[in-house]
Amino acid sequence: MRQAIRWGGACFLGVLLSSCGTPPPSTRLPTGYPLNGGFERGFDSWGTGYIEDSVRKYHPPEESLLPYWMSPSSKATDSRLYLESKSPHSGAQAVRIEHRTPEQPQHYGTLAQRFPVKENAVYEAEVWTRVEGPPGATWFLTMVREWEPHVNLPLAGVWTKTVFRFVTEKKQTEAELRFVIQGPGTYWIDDVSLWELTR
Ligand SMILES: [Ca+2]
Repeated sequence: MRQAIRWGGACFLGVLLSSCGTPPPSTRLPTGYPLNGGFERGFDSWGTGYIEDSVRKYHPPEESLLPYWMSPSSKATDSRLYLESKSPHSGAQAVRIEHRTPEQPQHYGTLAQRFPVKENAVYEAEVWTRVEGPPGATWFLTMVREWEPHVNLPLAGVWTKTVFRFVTEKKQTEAELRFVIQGPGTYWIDDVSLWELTR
């Protein structure tokens, strides 16, 4: 309110209606993605991304393992995805991941969803997570195929919000929101949402 008044009386009502002048730089608009971000429809819409495309294209017998994917090392990675109805962050369900393999190169589990984005736009992915388990738990969230940049997710035992900001490139039309689990622990995820920041 104070900020709107500072911009001048003529725009006062217009600012409130977001239709006058330039909106403040951190206006967040919901995008509606990822679909089923609260897992109320189970795993529906999850399991899409470049790794998952590769599984469907080159390893069809393993497609039944999706939406979750474990790294295809010679020694199997012990990591599994479950639907969790006990104490979700909101609604009736969340997802739980049990990862037993000690952290080491090329042993990970991953859950992703691809969705459309605008080019040259600023987005914030927001997720609620919690973790239990032995020391050594480690996981992160990324929005790019190279996994860099990424944000390390908290190891808090209570539901904690993480916000990850990223900027799309020119002519970019799609992005993937990807969780990567690398160390032993029990991990919960709920209420994944994507917001566009407008100027
Ligand atoms: Ca939920």
